[in-house]
Amino acid sequence: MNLLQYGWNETFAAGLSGIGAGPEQVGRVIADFGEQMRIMTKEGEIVAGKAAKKLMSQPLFPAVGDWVVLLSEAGLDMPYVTAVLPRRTKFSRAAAGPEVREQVVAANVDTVFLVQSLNRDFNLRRLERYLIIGWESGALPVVVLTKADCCDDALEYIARVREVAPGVDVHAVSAATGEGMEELRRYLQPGATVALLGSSGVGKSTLVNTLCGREALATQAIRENDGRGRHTTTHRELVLLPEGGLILDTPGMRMLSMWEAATGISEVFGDIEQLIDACRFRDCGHSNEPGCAVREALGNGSLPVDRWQSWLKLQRELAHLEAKKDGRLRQENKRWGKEVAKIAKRFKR
Ligand SMILES: Nc1nc2c(ncn2[C@@H]2O[C@H](COP(=O)(O)OP(=O)(O)O)[C@@H](O)[C@H]2O)c(=O)[nH]1
Ligand SMILES: [Mg+2]
Ligand SMILES: [Zn+2]
Repeated sequence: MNLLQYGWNETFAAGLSGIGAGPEQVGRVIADFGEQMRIMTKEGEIVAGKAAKKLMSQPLFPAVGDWVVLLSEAGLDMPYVTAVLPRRTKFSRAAAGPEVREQVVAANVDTVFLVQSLNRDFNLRRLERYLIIGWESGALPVVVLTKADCCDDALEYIARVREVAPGVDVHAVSAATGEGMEELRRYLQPGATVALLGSSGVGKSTLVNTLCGREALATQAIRENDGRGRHTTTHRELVLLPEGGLILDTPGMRMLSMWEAATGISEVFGDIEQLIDACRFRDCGHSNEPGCAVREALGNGSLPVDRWQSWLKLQRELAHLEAKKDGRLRQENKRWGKEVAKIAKRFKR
């Protein structure tokens, strides 16, 4: 397999020589099954393990889309991932479980389609979150409104999206009629990776299949009467399109929550940040302080109330997340403190 088709480029090659590994050892993760992953290499597709503790000093957390270095050796039951090359972009969430740590669910994505359907799923508040996550990842966000055939005022929806996402491309498409599909292909140049972010049922898998011209992914109606075994053997999360371009539809993207958001929030809520800067008092609480620019904008309607409430809710969530991260830091410090005490005791004797 020519890895240039899979997005290999000079930046990744530099990362590879940076760790002293050869091009014969490199591959891109195309699906994640927990303990094992499918990886596309020059020799074709292989199954590899995530590095076992015994091979590594640090645990590794490769994600779909990552470029990884593989180690295959006599005595190992399969090749193992021994390094993850520096990521160009990444989608993160807080890992499940008691430990507060970042989990990357997709990496090296160039463009992210923020997908909502034009029937029941359309929700601007959710779209604001998708935009934050999109900008934060480093990929370029593009809004894709699906099932245009189920809606006769798509233009009105597009206009509403433009209000919360100025400067972001918006497309209304239908897999049923083919409307708008060609416009999406321009994000899928050879070697470019597009990821899909959107709720279950909005038509992501159908979109991939339509762009592919074949059943690359199981769609919901089909999955019900699909044998589980067959599904796992054909499973791909990163799919190469016939005309080039890669499209990534990983279940992890549906469960994204915010992990870090400072950059993303500034992109999406720059208007509110500007208003806050314009308040007379630095520590304005935006309730009844004199010279509050937020109150004024709410009063004259230039800032919609639900947009302000959306921002407030995000701030509360982020404060909660930061507090959790702080707790983790304190715990790590405590553990470290104990280590230091142990060493100090040894020296006292
Ligand atoms: N009418 C219409 N239905 C669609 C379209 N795209 C997808 N669907 C239907 O929406 C359902 C969910 O699609 P699926 O691709 O599995 O959604 P996913 O969960 O986001 O991957 C399926 O029954 C599809 O047939 C579309 O453009 N128009
Ligand atoms: Mg799907
Ligand atoms: Zn104020």
